[in-house]
Amino acid sequence: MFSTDDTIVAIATPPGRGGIGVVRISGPHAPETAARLIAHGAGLEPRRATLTRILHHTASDQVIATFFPAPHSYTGEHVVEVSAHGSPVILRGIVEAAMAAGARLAEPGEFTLRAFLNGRIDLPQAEAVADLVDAVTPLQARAAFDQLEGTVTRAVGGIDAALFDLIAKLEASVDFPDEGYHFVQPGELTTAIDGLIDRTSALLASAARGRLVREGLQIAIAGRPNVGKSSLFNALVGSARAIVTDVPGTTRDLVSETVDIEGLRVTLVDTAGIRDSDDPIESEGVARARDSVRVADLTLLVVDEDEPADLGSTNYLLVQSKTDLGRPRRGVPVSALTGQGMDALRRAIAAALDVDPRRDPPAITNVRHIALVERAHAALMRARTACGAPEEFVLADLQAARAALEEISGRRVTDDLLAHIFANFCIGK
Ligand SMILES: Nc1nc2c(ncn2[C@@H]2O[C@H](COP(=O)(O)OP(=O)(O)O)[C@@H](O)[C@H]2O)c(=O)[nH]1
Ligand SMILES: [Mg+2]
Repeated sequence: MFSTDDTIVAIATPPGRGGIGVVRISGPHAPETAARLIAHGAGLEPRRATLTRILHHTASDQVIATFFPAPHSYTGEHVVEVSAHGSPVILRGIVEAAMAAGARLAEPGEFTLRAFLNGRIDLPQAEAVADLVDAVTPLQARAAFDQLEGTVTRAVGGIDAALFDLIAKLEASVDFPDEGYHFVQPGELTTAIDGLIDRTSALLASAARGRLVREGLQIAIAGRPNVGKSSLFNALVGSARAIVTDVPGTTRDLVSETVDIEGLRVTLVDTAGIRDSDDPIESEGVARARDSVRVADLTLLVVDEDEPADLGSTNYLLVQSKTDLGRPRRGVPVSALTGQGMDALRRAIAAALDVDPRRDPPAITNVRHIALVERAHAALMRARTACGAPEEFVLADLQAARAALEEISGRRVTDDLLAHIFANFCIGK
């Protein structure tokens, strides 16, 4: 389904204007393609930035061209990168010139797909490229960068190698039945499987936190009218995004904003004050408030002087507002007016979610990886139960565990899955 025979081209920098913009050409004919659009094209020295000019009528610019010969390039193929002034007109012109010279416009993620197909990186590393580019907080970027360095594959690969060893011994026992459990003693088998289960458990233990780091989460701000929800929202966002008044029932629709709280990518949702109302618009606002509390990963339940609103949920952090007015101190005390208590609130949020940003980033964060480790873990548990039964049963479960782990690295992967993963990339990546 995927071909690496042709030469592809795309703008690698984001849309819009900037100091520089980069066009990337990759494939067997990248040097010849470059030769037809830039002076020096045929004589580009490997890995040396060369100041040259575009020759083609579709673009006029002075550019820096760099030739990365295969296999030591991003894609593992011949790559020529052309850095021009960051004008969409010029960059499009260079792409058109490359296409006139025989290159094809790259599909989203195709450069990284080729890096994977050519064995430069494995699938989790390719996925980490997308995560790194999409990162909103430094913690997200760090987790993605670790994975780009190969941490997922090392963690999973170690388990896979031990599993391979065990399967080989068991298969030998099955092939030479007269010798019984000669290659693996029954006690040794259960110990080995227990060891593997410990390792998948350890990976899964940090997975929930990993998923929150990668995907970000939603926090709703809820409570009775006028307790200071919108003020708190604005203080966390750092701008007067939501309307604040002393008229109860001001906020009706949901107002949301994405912020970095202790390294977490948080979508904060300010909601209407919860109370019974005859006003159909306000009632709709209250219904929406309840909806967002239901789907949120955590709710900040704001209280002023009265009893907390009944959320119908226990997954909340109680926040005492307006402490500058000498309010009683319940939950986490803050004043949106003076900013007092705001840092402590951010830390309390991270603690309530069990995501301490000072800890190392979790090893696995991607739901695809998490689901496959879960599948391997379940198969190992079945294998553990099957110990004592004929080896064939244990073997089948161990092989199922191994298949799941190999799907993570991409060693066993279908074209459909690859297409799905790379479809989420931008063009030029
Ligand atoms: N003194 C003081 N007033 C506050 C504070 N937070 C909110 N208020 C006031 O409380 C009223 C209601 O605030 P608002 O944020 O609109 O509450 P909401 O209805 O819960 O969204 C406004 O008059 C705010 O100025 C605070 O920390 N200190
Ligand atoms: Mg409000």
